[in-house]
Amino acid sequence: MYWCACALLFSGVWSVAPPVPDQLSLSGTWTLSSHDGALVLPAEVPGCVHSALLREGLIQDPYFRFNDVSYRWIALENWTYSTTFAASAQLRAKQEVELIFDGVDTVASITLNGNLVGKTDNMFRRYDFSIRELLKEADNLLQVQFLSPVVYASERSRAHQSYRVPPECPPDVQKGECHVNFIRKEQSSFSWDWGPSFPTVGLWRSVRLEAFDTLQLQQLSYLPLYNGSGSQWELQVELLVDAVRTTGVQVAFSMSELDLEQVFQTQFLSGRTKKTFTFHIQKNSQVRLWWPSGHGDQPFYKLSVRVFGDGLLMLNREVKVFFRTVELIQDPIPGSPGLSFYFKINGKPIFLKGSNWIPAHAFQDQVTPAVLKNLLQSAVDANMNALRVWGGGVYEQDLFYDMCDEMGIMVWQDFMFACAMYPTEADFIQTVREEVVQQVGRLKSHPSIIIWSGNNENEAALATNWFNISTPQRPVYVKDYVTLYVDNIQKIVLKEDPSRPFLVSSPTNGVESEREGWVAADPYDPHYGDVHFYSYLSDCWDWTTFPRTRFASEYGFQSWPSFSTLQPVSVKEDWTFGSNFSSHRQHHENGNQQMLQQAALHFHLPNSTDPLRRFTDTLYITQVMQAQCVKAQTEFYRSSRSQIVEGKGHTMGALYWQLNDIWPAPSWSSLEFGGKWKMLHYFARSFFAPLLPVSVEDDGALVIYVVSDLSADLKLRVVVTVHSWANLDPVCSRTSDLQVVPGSSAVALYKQPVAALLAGCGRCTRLTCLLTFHLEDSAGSWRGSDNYHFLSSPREAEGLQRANITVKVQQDGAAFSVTLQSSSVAAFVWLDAGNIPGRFSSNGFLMLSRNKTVGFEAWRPTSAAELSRSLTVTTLRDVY
Ligand code: BMA
Repeated sequence: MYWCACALLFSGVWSVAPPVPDQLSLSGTWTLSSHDGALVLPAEVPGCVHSALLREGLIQDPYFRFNDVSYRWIALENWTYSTTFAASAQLRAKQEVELIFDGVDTVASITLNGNLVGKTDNMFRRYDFSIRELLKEADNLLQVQFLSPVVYASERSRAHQSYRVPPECPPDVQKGECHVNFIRKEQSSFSWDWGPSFPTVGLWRSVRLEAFDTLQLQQLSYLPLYNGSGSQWELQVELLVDAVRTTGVQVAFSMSELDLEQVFQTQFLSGRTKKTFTFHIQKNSQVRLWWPSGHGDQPFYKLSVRVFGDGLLMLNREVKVFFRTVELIQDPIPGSPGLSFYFKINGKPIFLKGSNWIPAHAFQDQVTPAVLKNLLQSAVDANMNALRVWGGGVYEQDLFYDMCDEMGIMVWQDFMFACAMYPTEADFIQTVREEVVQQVGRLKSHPSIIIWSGNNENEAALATNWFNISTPQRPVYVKDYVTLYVDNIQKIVLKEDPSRPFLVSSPTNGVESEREGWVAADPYDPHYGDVHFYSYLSDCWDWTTFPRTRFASEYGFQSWPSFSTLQPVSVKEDWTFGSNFSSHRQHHENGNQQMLQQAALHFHLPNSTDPLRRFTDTLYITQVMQAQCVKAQTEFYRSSRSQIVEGKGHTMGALYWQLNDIWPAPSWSSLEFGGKWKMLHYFARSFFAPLLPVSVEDDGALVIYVVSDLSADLKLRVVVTVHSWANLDPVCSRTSDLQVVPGSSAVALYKQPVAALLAGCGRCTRLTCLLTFHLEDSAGSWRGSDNYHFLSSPREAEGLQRANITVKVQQDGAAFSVTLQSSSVAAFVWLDAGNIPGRFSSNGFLMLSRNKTVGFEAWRPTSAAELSRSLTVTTLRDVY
């Protein structure tokens, strides 16, 4: 391969042919039939059997009441998708015709006109088959015969005689299917502790024919690489091409904004080849970098790639190219045993703020662009800059990563293995290898992805023996673990993508786990790597119960979604916390009990005599509890960013579990199924604010930290205001000295024993008063988010009245404003627009003034009158 400055390429002497190969989309309506032909119905592709049955009215909404169990039969059945199509003479005249499936879910035999063209066993792979010889002019019959994924998984597990590969089945409370680890399919589709068992079957991505005479482009990807010593950007562009015969070509690259114009003379050998082209970017100083949200913009450059051969323009593509670097720093920290664990983007250490992403629907065909946009926008609007695509779901669709690129969301990308041991038979490893090659190739050009991670919790499962593996048996499992994630997945990833860090698991001790043979004695060690931490019954307001980890990649508490989300999937008899429905939806053992126990530590539990009221109040109190718990834990992590306490700290990430929901049910999410913000999500916007004061009590002293993700140093003071629960007029306030808050740090700005603070302020006690605090600059302007501190549990608050709150709704153009007037102090004021989807500008707040105006953005047309009718206001004092 050499490059030439072939000016003639651009001079127009080449005749221009269609730049894309002939394509025939086979997506659309197919015919679906059950194995004995008793059910025959139309089915959309992309889609799945459940969605097809629903659309035809053959089943009810699968999310309704107990339908997950009633419709278990669907996944036990063998289904066939078929379609017929005509293949034009022009298409058949091409040298090569490929039948391409972007996603087959999961185990199937594919026949064309009665001839077997191939078999599939992995929903995460693209499959393509050469089928030219099998085509006829008309009535080509394409059939995809699926085996039940549940039966297949169980047969594979039975065939694995030598030793068990646990877990055999999910816990009973999940009402799920067994042996999901034996099938390369969304692991949570056989049920999870927040999700139903809907093992889907179908063609979940597009299907098409591509016909070509010489070349076909399979994949175009690029990696920007920064050569630190030479201070130079390099761009590696990779073309994966199918060639009918060995073909000499010229490949022309152009990125005019960076003065890049280069032409390479090369040849593609017959068959599939990958060619990498490397460019040195000359204008280093002017390369505009991609930054995570809150740290800068997300600029890109347009790169055009054209391939000429045989006197024709054979390929013509344009892609967006983003430049950024990422490093995962695991270095010794003075005064602390262990190693740091943080990300540097473009050389700048960045605190990751965000949560964990799970599949947005059990049926992927129902995850529309609008659904994705709404969820991701909600993440960014809550000041998140990172999401972890968790390893029990799916590698998300391209649009997901495009949106993350554009919004500046950093993605921690797991490979799809979760909470289990996995088999290592040759065919299993082989299909995983292909999956990894393809997914890394598909996704590696996205700047949003900052790390690959091999699996979810499988190192921890082995280390802390979740599955009761006996000591003599353990080496077999460790060996399998290393075979899959290290010898195969890691090796492939490092080869295909030298631009990003790879972690074998999450949680892990990172390089320390590697030193210990890839399975550390304690993968939860706070001195190393990332930590997952859950403790439902210890008091979540007590920060001493949290591990001061380097990086918190999972932690959380459950809550129930609101009534408007549950109502469409339930009936009246379900609307009590003790109903069969309420237990049925709870997939986490004792989850409903745990929520109430945690809530009762600080709040009175609802006791209305009206059953419906009591139910909705209970939903509310679980959301209050969850919001406060995750707030406390997240603020603790953010305030630990610059400290080492007893050898622990320098926390540089807080990703709570979990962002979104797969169905309407109780879970750890902050967004309900449908996108409605729970109280936690409103809280997240504050506790992830770039500039935030955070309080803790340490040995009777109130300490206020200022957490800053801003680059610039600021001079700030803290203003603490003491309020009485009994009166809207503040009691007194105290102000700290002005102090420098360095950018990207957390520093304590205020410290005072609570007793001394209260002694100098009216007749306040811990029970009668509470504190709010905010930041001011030297000019006296408010800076950053404000915050509050309870001096006792609100359940003991003395003087808290049942507030009389009146509400006025007004329309201002497309937006609405809601003005509240209150007679007294109110806590956790919750506005609910009922069945009108949308979100408020603020919610779940403390009402410490007589008036407050809040905006409402409706997601469908409505009126002030309708919103007024639908709107309810609940406060803490209303539920008991
Ligand atoms: C972690 C996650 C998920 C799970 C969550 C809540 O273990 O990785 O598997 O849903 O906790 O239990």
